[in-house]
Amino acid sequence: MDELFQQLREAVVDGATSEATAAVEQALAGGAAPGVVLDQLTAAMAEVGRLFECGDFYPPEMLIAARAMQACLAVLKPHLSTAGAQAAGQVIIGTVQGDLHDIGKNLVGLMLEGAGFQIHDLGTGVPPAKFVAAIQAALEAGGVDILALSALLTTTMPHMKRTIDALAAAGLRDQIKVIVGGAPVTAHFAEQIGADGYAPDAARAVAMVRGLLAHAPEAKPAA
Ligand code: B1M
Repeated sequence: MDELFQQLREAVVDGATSEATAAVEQALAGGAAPGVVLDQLTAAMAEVGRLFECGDFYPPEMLIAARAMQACLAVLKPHLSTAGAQAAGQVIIGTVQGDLHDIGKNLVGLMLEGAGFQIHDLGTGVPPAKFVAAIQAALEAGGVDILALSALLTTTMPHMKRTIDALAAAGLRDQIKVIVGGAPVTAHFAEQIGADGYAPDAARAVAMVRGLLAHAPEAKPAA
């Protein structure tokens, strides 16, 4: 299996999509746990980042590797989901303004979906006003529990605070819990900007959301 995992990581780094997805399928068929396969994919993207940092890769190579990663995630998705999970709550998710990175955000959405949450994915480069409008509409339509914000660039992290501030300005801040994450984001930063939670990875995002909803005040019974 080690050799297959190495082939998988190399195929993702090289952006060889069909080789990468074939390796994922082979690993799953050979009994590898989906979480272990996911770790290999994440390690491959970390290597892509390292190659970019040392000047061996440029954005086009990163993009091609990202496409291979997304294709592998699509193969993995049914294996990460909990079939028949009860609706556990509603989540609006998006990558903040100015930021096009979506693999981590998609992974968080996918794991939450697998845990039974209903996901409304607003995509990438989402301005604060678009998050606010989506939350307003969701509240009017029956409710939403969590806003999940992702950022991968230090330059776009401030848009997380801008989004939280925009929610407050619209009078919606106390109606939704906000969690933040992404490689440059820290628990300290989350606290500083007034988020309700921070998770370093997708699995812990699920745990964080479950914890926040378990501690949310009960809805007041109708008078
Ligand atoms: Co970009 N990029 N990129 N890039 N890219 C990084 C992020 C970078 C660290 C690379 C590097 O220098 N080593 C660097 C950022 C430096 C910084 O700000 N600190 C960088 C840069 C500089 C850039 C450009 C500026 C490059 C340029 O054009 N000169 C440019 C910016 C474009 C823009 O957004 N405006 C750019 C572009 C791109 C591509 C478009 C080519 C491509 C993205 C394609 C796509 O996403 N569809 C890309 C890629 C692929 C990367 C790297 C290599 C991989 C990111 C990734 O997908 N990782 C990345 C290097 C790296 O991360 N080491 C890099 C795998 C993914 C599973 O991990 O997204 O971290 P991640 O998600 C994790 C956790 O962070 C967490 O859970 C996931 C794991 O379970 N998480 C959350 C994420 N969101 C969460 C939300 C939560 C909770 C947890 O709650 C809501």
